[in-house]
Amino acid sequence: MPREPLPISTRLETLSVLTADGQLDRALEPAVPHADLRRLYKTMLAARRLDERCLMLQRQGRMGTYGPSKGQEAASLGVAYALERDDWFVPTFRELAGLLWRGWPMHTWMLYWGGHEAGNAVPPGLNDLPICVPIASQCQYGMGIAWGCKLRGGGRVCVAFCGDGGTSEGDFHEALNFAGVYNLPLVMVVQNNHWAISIPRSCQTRAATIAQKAVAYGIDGLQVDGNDLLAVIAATREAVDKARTGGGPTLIEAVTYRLSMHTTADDPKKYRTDAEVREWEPRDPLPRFRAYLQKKKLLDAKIEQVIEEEITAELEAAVRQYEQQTVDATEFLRHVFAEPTPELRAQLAELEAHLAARRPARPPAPVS
Ligand SMILES: Cc1ncc(C[n+]2csc(CCOP(=O)(O)OP(=O)(O)O)c2C)c(N)n1
Ligand SMILES: [Mg+2]
Repeated sequence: MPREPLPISTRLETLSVLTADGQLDRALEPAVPHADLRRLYKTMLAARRLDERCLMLQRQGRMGTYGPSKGQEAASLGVAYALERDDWFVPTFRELAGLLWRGWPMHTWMLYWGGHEAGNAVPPGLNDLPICVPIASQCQYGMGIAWGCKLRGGGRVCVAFCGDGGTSEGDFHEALNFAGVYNLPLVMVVQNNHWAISIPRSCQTRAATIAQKAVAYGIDGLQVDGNDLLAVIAATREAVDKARTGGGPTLIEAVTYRLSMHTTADDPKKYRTDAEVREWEPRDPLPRFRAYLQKKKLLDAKIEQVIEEEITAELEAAVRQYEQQTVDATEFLRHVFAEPTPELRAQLAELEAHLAARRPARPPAPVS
């Protein structure tokens, strides 16, 4: 028998709309109202400023270990913008800009990284899941939610995020396989930031792209310039519209770069070169989108100053609110199960006894 090419019909494409210096491919430009473009810029800038502030707070000992989102703002923001409010948004821990767009207050993000349980509380009215650190576990949550959306009807779609490192986890494959088999309204967005802590993307998979993994699940795969907000919006709209109308799941690979460290517990100089970072800096999504808006005459120095001032004021208020949060060192044990297990109850009692022993029995005498 002659050898024949396999009948694979999966569509695989790569998409970018803006060049690094903000030049536009007009034919691909998604329709976005001018007021939204300005709001998107403000949100992207707010995410950058909040990220910078969290890093400072951590360095000053005022916040726990922090995982920066710097350089990845466009990937989650474009996705969030392309969703309806009632759609589901299932993040990992680098979707700061998307969460701000969805309506998460700045101080909730701070509370999360400050180790407060209140940072896990999804703001009322949002179909979002809390920030998720166990790698790729959120793929399964997203798939389950997408299944629920399908069973309930009503046209809701679920977007779940994952990192390039997360694609090596079984959860990622199980979620996409199930979503493909049951034709679920799931959009899986992989933020390929080229690193999983110190493991480069080239060691994560032998596949040339992450998008092509879609072939194995019989679903569409789309690679998009994840530092190009317009491309992310266009790609997500396409995938979300398809999911909403019964067309099934899509795997989107958003190609981006982690410009900062993995977390504040990490020193990337030990495993990647400065030259690599410098190579990516011109593709930073923030100045790219800013250049696009300037060319469209939607941003000038005065507007930018107003935006910066508004963000600074919001940040100051958020830091105050964050630092006013009462500290309860036992709360992490109270939120594991609705009904704590005997082991948890014993651990809680031990911790409470330990804290009580460290507390001064009575207030210290005033110094005369
Ligand atoms: C199940 C699990 N294994 C290991 C870790 C430790 N860990 C935290 S982040 C990370 C790398 C994740 O890389 P990637 O998925 O590319 O996401 P990125 O950090 O680049 O956003 C690892 C291994 C974890 N949080 N969860
Ligand atoms: Mg990564």
